Amino acid sequence: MKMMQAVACGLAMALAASFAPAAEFPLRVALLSEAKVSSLPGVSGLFIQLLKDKPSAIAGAPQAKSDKPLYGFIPGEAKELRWALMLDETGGTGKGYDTLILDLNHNGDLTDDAPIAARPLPSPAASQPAGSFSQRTFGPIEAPVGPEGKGKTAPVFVLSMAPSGGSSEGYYGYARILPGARLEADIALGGAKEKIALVDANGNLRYGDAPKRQEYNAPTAADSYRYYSSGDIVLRDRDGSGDFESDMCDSESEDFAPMMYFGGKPYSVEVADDLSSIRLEPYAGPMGQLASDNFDFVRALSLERKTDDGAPQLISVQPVNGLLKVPAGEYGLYRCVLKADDPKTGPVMARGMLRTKPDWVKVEAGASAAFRFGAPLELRVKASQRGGGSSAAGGGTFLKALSDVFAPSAGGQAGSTDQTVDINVEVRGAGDETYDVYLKGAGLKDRAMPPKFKIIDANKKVVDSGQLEYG
Ligand SMILES: [Ca+2]
Ligand SMILES: [Ca+2]
Ligand SMILES: [Ca+2]
Repeated sequence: MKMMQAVACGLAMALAASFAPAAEFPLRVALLSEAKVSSLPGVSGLFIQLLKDKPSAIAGAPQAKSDKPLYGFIPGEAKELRWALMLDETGGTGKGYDTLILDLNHNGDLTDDAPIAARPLPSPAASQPAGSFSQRTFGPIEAPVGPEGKGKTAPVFVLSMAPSGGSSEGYYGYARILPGARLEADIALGGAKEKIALVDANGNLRYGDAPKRQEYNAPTAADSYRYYSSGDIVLRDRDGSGDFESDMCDSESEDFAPMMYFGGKPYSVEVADDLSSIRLEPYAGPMGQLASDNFDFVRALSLERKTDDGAPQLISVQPVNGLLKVPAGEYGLYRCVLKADDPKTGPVMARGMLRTKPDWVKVEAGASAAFRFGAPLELRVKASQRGGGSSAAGGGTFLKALSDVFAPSAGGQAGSTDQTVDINVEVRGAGDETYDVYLKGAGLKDRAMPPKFKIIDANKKVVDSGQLEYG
């Protein structure tokens, strides 16, 4: 009987897979200006430290015009391209680093690469004080991508921050590799249509790096934290406007992950080595679901998911009609963007982030598990007196919390006029996430006003009032 069930289950999965085959979508290169790239959320680029001595890993370099050419080298990890470069001063020593030689064919030799001139400066350069640094931009440069740098090219910018002249006291600045394009695709899956774009946010010429989990472990869990960084991003036209709007909540951007959601369903993602296409395959493993009243308000939601080897991975999920379908496994909250339409004030949007390690929620195959995040929100007020004591209050209303802090029984010194009181308010969600950005109004362009406060003494007299510097 057990065996027959297993056979039947396997057959059902095979059928499901055959009804929803993998789909491949062409990627097109859309050029971006350096200013546009720098404004995208999460775009760090690749930083290469500049050195005065040529690293031995650089096989050869051309004769420089400057007495002080600068070099940069990054060995590159598996499947990543190594980088080698040289900066030269064509006007002679101390005249400014205006020429880049980039190892575009990735052979570790700079003698076979054409020199690239810096873009003209917007205005004539003023004379620079000794020891100062100036920035130059090179590109967009067509750089080879894919394994061993063969095949297709993609544009990159190189930004240099190098000494303008004189002594630099052992520090020679850096070069920064930034993508010069995004790769766009029109995805149509399971009735859902969406324009997306891949961005090589970490500047390594690969499109499709998942961010890495970084941990800090303190003696107490409350002081420990984790975050994800140094990956690529995906822009998503979630509202179907045809463009990727940038707002302070980053509501149309997500971290790249090997699993992406379309139409509320997970797909495994593969970007072709030559960047010609993106392949999406429906997840075929056992599914369960997460349940929360707040799923109706989700604009963007990123969760940590434990992979088969137990290492957490960041994925951006998509609830539909208040339900979130997920592969069976363990999940924790990372980041959420919530949007509500208030008939009185118009739309409001807020971004929350869980900095501490999550309480893992286990989803069994075919089962549902409650997921805590979002409302009810709690205001946590912490007040500290310089030179005096400090106390914290949680729960209740904002004013109640404040009056608790300043009640004489709390051991404070309310009423004494020579004390400075620092007040901190944190907005915490049901999953212990902290909200840091609030937007409202048409187009969600306005930041919400900072909250007002009043300090009331034991005789209900207002001691002080004002507005918190907030957000
Ligand atoms: Ca070369
Ligand atoms: Ca990348
Ligand atoms: Ca949009």
